[in-house]
Amino acid sequence: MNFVVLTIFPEMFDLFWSHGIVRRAIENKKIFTSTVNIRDFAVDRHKSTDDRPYGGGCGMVMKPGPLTAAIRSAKIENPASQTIFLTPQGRSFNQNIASDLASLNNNLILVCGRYEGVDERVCERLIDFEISIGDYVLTGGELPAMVLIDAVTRLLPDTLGGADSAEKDSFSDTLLEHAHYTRPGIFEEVDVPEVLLSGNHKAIDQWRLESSLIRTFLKRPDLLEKKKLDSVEINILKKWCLDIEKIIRCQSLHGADALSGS
Ligand code: 21W
Repeated sequence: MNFVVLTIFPEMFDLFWSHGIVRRAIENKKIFTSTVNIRDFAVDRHKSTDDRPYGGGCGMVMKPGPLTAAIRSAKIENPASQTIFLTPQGRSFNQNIASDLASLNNNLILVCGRYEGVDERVCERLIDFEISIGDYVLTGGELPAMVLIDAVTRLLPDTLGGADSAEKDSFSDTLLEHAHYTRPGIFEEVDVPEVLLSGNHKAIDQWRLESSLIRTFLKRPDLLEKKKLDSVEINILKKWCLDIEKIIRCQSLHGADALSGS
């Protein structure tokens, strides 16, 4: 997989390329990365990449000339590439898109906008996909490009090192992960759940499934509504409901409110 990033702030990527899974993927030639400074394609003596909007209004617009030249040059150097524009107006990025891009396994040209937007004549002709990373306002496409590269890279074969291979299923029908613990066994007076120390793998799997289901129910009920649960999973949730009912009943029999008669 080859990521070519077009930006006016290429230095923003220096730290990103040099840490963690992304760094190792580059070292192991699982991904190839480069940045292109759009400013290098500016022709005027101030090397300007933005200008005032036709029709007036505040903010600046990215000039079509330098950006078009940068994209064309990247396309010539990387034939058979897809060009993705990171923009608040794009399709909202998610795990399914990440996994589609990972299986493309070819050249991705990522165009990062700045200012209030990009001249429309660039988007119309040179862009294959528009992607947003969610409904909040940033100051440019650089962080979104890093988000996309990060999510795609960890899905490529042999990029996660010791960890087993990335889950290939979509995020929308998985449960949240179970709780994790590591040494020490007691931390600030809190014990690790006993079952995890038991060595009983069947019991541990059962506990982890329970943990996943309950955490998903508490933190992301929207995921649980979409997911098809099997009968084992339904029974765990039912049992948990009964346990909670029991606690509530006890509370109303013996709790402070019951005693004070209110
Ligand atoms: C933000 C450019 C807003 C243009 C007030 C109301 C790329 C991004 C970006 C940016 C506007 C992504 C306006 C999630 C993002 C990005 C910079 C439009 C007009 N002003 N994903 N409307 N969020 N953002 N402003 O911001 O380039 S992907």
